[in-house]
Amino acid sequence: MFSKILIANRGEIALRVIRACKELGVQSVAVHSTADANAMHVRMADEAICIGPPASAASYLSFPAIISACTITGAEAVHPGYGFLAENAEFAQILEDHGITFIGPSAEHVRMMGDKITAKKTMLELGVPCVPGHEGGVDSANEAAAVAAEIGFPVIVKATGGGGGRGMRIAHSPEQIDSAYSTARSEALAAFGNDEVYIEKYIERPRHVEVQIIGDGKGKAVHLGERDCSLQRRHQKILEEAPGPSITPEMREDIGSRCAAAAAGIGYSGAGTIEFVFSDGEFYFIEMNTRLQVEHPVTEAVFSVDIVREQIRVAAGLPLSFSQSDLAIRGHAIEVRINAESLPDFRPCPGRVTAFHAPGGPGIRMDTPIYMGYEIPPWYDSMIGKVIVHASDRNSALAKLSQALDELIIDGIDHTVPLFQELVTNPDIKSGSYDVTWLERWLLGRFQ
Ligand code: MV4
Repeated sequence: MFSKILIANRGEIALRVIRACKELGVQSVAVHSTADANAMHVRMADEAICIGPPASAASYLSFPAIISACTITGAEAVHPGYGFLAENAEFAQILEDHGITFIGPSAEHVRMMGDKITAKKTMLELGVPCVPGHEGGVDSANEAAAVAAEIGFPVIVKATGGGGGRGMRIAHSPEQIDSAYSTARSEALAAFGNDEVYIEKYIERPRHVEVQIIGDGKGKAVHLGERDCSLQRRHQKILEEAPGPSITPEMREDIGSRCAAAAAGIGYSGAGTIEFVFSDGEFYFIEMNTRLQVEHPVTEAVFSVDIVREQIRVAAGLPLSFSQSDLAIRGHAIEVRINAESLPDFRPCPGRVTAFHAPGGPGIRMDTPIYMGYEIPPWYDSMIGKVIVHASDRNSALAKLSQALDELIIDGIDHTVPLFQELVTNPDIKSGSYDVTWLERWLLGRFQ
């Protein structure tokens, strides 16, 4: 096991990793920008080091600042959390080259899944179901029209360097394909410096279902079922749950074992998420995230597994602490993301927290870096915490969530708690019948 890990992140996820380090008897190093001198991760870690000014590009995203911090503190490994450098193949490669362990998959696997065409080809070969389409890039408007006609409308044009909803265009008819193709291409070039695009069938009104896997890097991998993350606004998830309300044990076993076999097949190391659009009982692979995800706690709750601990163990060359047959789902878990934002437009609302009280009791977890008097800086993501509830079944979990939200006090700033208090009473949420378009349609009706 490592003796010291540097956490290249901030906020609740830095705290999550520090906690796992403490339980494993590993020293933790926090890094922070000047704007985060009073942040909770700085206090909670064994050591802290300032890595630059507020702007992320000069601090949390700076390779030299982070590598210097490793050298100065003697950290042997870096946990990237999510966001920032978590899926940066160059960063993983540079750490490898410096003899520092990146707590995550190999640079090769980060790069492979970052290229969406390669990711899809790889998954298809390994037996993971993909969206029907065309395996490979499309190089001209003529080819785009031919490929779209063969697939059948509607189709979606996606950037191979994209992901998370960026660089996509839908064409509903032959008249729309030229403009979808050229817009996707120029947007992709501007956003990712890579204008390669591919085309697949557009699955309308799907659910977003993702499978958690963990590989040991030596050809063994397990799956930890699925999460349904269909409640989204502009590709930002706001509520996630496990298990998925529409997934049967048979579906879980089939898709889960395919995902675990694929991860094992490439010798994947660490935690990963294989994302699907799900419609009419079928899973279609869209992308793989090679990192720990914000919503990992719902999986931890229902499987009684510490995913961060496993990430660290595997990165240190230790085996997974369980095998597939040890794993079983118990109950239902729901997470909501608390953002410092004002409704109805979700405008970021940084500022001072004048009062704070976290909910508690059995089956309630709140991961947050905020405290009374904390000043939320304007420089970073607006997520300020997550409430995760776990109960014997979905209805009880929703009831517990309602109770937890009633107990939660965050004064001084606007946040998304009132939205969730309304959502937990909504019939579609209660019945679990919502797709990825539901929230934006509901918001339109709710706020005109
Ligand atoms: C799709 C799709 C329908 N058909 N691909 C959006 C984010 C990126 N991960 C992929 N996305 C989608 N890909 C095909 N072939 C619909 C979406 C999509 C979506 C997916 C997951 C969660 C929310 C979404 C919202 C709109 C569109």
